[in-house]
Amino acid sequence: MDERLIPVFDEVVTRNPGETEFHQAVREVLESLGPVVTKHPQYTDAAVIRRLCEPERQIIFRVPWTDDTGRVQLNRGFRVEFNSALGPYKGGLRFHPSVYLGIVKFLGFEQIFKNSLSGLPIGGGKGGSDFDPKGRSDAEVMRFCQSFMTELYRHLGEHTDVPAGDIGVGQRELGYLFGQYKRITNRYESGVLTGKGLSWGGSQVRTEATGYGTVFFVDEMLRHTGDSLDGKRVVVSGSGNVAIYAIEKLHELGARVVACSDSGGYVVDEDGIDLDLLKEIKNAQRGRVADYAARRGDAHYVAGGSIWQVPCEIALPCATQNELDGTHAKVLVENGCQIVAEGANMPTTPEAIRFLRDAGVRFAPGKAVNAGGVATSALEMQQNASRDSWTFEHTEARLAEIMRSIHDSALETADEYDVPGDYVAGANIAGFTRVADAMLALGLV
Ligand code: NDP
Ligand code: 2IT
Repeated sequence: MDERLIPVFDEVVTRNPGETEFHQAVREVLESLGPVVTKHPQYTDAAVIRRLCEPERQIIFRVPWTDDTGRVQLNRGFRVEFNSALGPYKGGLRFHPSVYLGIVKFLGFEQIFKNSLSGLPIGGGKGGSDFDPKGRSDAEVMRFCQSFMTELYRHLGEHTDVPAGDIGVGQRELGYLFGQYKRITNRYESGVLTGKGLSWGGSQVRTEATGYGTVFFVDEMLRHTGDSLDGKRVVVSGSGNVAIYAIEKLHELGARVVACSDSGGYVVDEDGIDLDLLKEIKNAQRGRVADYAARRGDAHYVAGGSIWQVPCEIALPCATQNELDGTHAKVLVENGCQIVAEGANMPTTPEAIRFLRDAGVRFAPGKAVNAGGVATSALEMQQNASRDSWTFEHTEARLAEIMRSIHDSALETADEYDVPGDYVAGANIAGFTRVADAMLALGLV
């Protein structure tokens, strides 16, 4: 890290004790910004980087609800409104037992640069709760979402703060959240949430967008070196929203996905994952990949263990943070992996990233690769604002164009700063510059 940025990083660690994921996300960005502060001293003079590391507002609240037996349950809710220089705070809500302030802040911080990189008018934010939807009935999830929104609604608005989904938050949860927002405010304010269902203000392609966008990005990486996805052997971790639609687009473009996973283990299917079966098990039945293996003859399931043991040419981590560490990276390299692209947020540890890059693996960071989700959220906001709805084909074409532009802007920025092919530096610098310039223009706020 550039020596001028070390005090900034130290300040972040001191002011946010124990929030290790947040420290990790900040360090990764600051490590790219040395050449930028040399070229543009105005950012340091106006303390832009220090200000970027401090959320504009952080909300923490109690979420009481009753379970199906009538017992009172208690969770904690969060919304970190990180930066609104480019537009209303925008970013998902995560419901997972591991959620605490440090996770929400790492995600919110990443979101600022991702949203900036998308070129669309959206600021950065993130929220969630330590609520675990697994094993809860629809009625319990509804009561939880209603209680969560009863507190959060006062901070939201289509021009203020616009949440969406993330881990544990899909269309079911967004429906209950939107229903409660509408009831409390007596406004059908479609643009206050994205990822909505098609009959109540949602956009075509939003469900598929993060996974599809991830694959469009990888396709651009390959195209850049005269290669294509056709015939490539791919491993995708996770089996949620991002993983499923990444697999769908990979198969459409001629690649073969031979493994996917959940927190219990992974499944290997040499014939290629049967997506209809996976969707039926995960979406319709809220089941596990172990159920997939049980119903598909030649597939085999490995409980626990690491999916990165499965040989592949392209690895797409699409589950959660720090799921691919240095040991996994070594195995991937030994098995001849050539590309690692992050469908999830910060799934690769810093040690793994270093190892992969030193070994010549092309690595692309989540804030560029998975930006298709939030970009399509911005397209949903655009449709809501004009009371319009676009076709699937049109929306998908817009997504593909945005992913191409993110890819090119990362590579062009890497060239400009003399680190050709460095997607990490390119994405961080391009994302940073747009938001930093807006912050300078808006004065000391
Ligand atoms: P889902 O809840 O739909 O799926 C998450 C998947 O990851 C599940 O298979 C889950 O397994 C697995 N997983 C979650 N936590 C863990 C864990 N601690 N250890 C092992 N496996 C885990 O979430 P999404 O697909 O929406 O999100 C996946 C990633 O993509 C996250 O990093 C998210 O932040 C990121 N992302 C999502 C976007 C979106 O639009 N949804 C946009 C951009 C990024 P299990 O069911 O067993 O928990
Ligand atoms: O991490 C992410 O970009 C998301 N979970 C999607 C955010 C959004 O507002 O669509």
